[in-house]
Amino acid sequence: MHMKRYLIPEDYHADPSVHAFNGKLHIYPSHDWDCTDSENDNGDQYDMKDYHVFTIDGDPMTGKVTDHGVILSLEDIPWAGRQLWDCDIQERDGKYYLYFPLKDRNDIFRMGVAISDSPVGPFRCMPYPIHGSYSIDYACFHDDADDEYYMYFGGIWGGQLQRYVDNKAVEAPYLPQGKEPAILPRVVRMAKNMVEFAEEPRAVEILDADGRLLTADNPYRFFEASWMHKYQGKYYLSYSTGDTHMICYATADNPYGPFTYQGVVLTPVKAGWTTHHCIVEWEGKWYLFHHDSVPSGKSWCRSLKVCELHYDADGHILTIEG
Ligand code: FUB
Repeated sequence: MHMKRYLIPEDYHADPSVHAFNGKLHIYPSHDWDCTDSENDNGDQYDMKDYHVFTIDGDPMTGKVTDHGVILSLEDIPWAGRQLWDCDIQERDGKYYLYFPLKDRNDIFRMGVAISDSPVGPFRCMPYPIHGSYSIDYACFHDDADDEYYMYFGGIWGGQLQRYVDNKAVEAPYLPQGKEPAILPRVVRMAKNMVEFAEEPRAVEILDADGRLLTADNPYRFFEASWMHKYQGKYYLSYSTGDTHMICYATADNPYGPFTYQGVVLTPVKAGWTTHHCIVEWEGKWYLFHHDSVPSGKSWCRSLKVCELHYDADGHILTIEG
């Protein structure tokens, strides 16, 4: 049984991205609010308008959590349409780059970036979204092997990934069915300036033990919420399976893959349609940050949680009950 802690019981936050900066864990979540009384598959019920940043003093299971206030709002973003979804951040050469998905005025998700000299802001938004960006759930990973930054992204259904083939929007979006290969997350190396892609995004293959792509009817296939971490030199891609409500993971020996499916990190959370997470090391222990909707009972009013995560001797993640 894993002990879990609600981190911010006084408000609704979801989709945690957690990083250690200046000797403290910093949490960058989506900021949910009670904006509706119904939900749909397009995700209109996730109508978020700003981001806060939080820090934790010391141990994530017990340390004091401090709210540093709003770091970015819709009003700060010149191209804003609606819906600030899952964000992520990276530091490079003393600057902090906050990456966020937001619908533009044509209701198309794009990747915005806001820059600061401090992990708690103030952040200054770039005037345009990143060229060539699309879909949602951006997770930026710094690889210490080559000192490059890799952006993982994508989400199907309301996340719009099915609208793109070979990085181009298609007129007739198609969701694979049955034994067709499932839609794959994307990865792209960031340019040195951190506000452009250095290359065309590539599909990240997730294979079963026999080397075949996971199929659309596989309950463990990718849906959204990519996260990358490294453990004992291996690359661990974890992700949400969306409508089957799990967090799963796959491993590879390089950041592009192909990745081989390994197992379930988190079984379905209670009282919540979405599940979304990140995996972070802090002072020699590993933690899973995620959300559920138990306190509100509404899938669009989610609450942040944390628990310890463990590996077995072979590097397999031990499944956590939601
Ligand atoms: O928070 C809005 C969306 O819900 C996220 O982008 C998805 O990952 C899901 O958690």
